[in-house]
Amino acid sequence: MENLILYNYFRSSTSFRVRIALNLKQLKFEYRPVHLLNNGGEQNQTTYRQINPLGGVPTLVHNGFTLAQSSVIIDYLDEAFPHTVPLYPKDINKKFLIKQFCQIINADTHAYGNLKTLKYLEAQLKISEEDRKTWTQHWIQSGLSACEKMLVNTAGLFCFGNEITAADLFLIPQMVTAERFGVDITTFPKAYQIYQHCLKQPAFIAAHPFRQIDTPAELRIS
Ligand SMILES: N[C@@H](CCC(=O)N[C@@H](CS)C(=O)NCC(=O)O)C(=O)O
Repeated sequence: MENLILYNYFRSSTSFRVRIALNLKQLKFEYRPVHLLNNGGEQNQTTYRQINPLGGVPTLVHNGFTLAQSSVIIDYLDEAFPHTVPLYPKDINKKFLIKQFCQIINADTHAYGNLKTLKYLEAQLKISEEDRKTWTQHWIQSGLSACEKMLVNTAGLFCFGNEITAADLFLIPQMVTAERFGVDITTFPKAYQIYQHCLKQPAFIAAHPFRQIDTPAELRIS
């Protein structure tokens, strides 16, 4: 019997990625909320830092084995549960193009708008709220523009053809974040079309930030 625990936060896009993966693979997991804002952020508490040294979410615990970094967790799930739906095609070139796509979002888009990055800009560098918003929008636009260029050549119903791959697990949460930061996501037509399609898929519906046990009542959707 598998035991999977996911430390995560409803609104976190990195958590959203892993929830989609778990749902796609039909793996049941225990949802342990880590509130990123309350009490200075539960991710910064000593007890949480013992399982995740950098203090972000998500963290996965599988049968006592603890792992952080959403992209690593997703690859781990893919290898640890080989009889479930795969997240990469067998073709090596396609597989690594998908990893390139995921990395654009993970390292060159998400990281710039992360909570701790924005907090640092505010507290240490005294950057105004308006300028922080401009900063975040800039990096989201830059990342999504690069994704859109790739999608022109690779997209079908999903990012890479007509099967869900890891790329969709990274794109959709980033699109939700883009909307939250006031980026007009319709300016990325391929990405937008895939986004609309994915939001109708059961694994994405169940993983959506507004349907989690820690989603505040005012944000909840059915
Ligand atoms: N590269 C990490 C990033 C993890 C991360 O920082 N997640 C955000 C939420 S999306 C977080 O926990 N932020 C808390 C903070 O910045 O203090 C991953 O992909 O898991």
